[in-house]
Amino acid sequence: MPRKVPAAVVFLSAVLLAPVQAWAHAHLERAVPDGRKAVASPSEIRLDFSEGLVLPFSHLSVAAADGHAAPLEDAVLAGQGKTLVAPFKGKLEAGLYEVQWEVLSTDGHKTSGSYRFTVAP
Ligand SMILES: [Cu+2]
Repeated sequence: MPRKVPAAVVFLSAVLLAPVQAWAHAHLERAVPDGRKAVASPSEIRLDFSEGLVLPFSHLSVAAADGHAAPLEDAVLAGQGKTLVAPFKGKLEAGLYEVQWEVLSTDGHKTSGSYRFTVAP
């Protein structure tokens, strides 16, 4: 006769294991500029993640409200490999910008997202 695993144990395992998996992905913890208030033309975009990143598969781009891409230098890693930094090639004009990012964390998972910031006149 097969041993029965109590339903409560199965349920508890599912609850305990699910968040651990979610935490393992690279989540955006901090962004500069962060979009909470208008800023002067930033010299770079700096994104701090919760996990180490694999640079060749981690990207960010910035687009102006009219859809044109803001020219960026190649992104580099900083902060123990958890921070993606991309310097701008020039000054940004005043207006709304959207940052889009897609990163591969060292555990092999991809995450992506976007946010907006405003450059003050
Ligand atoms: Cu993961």
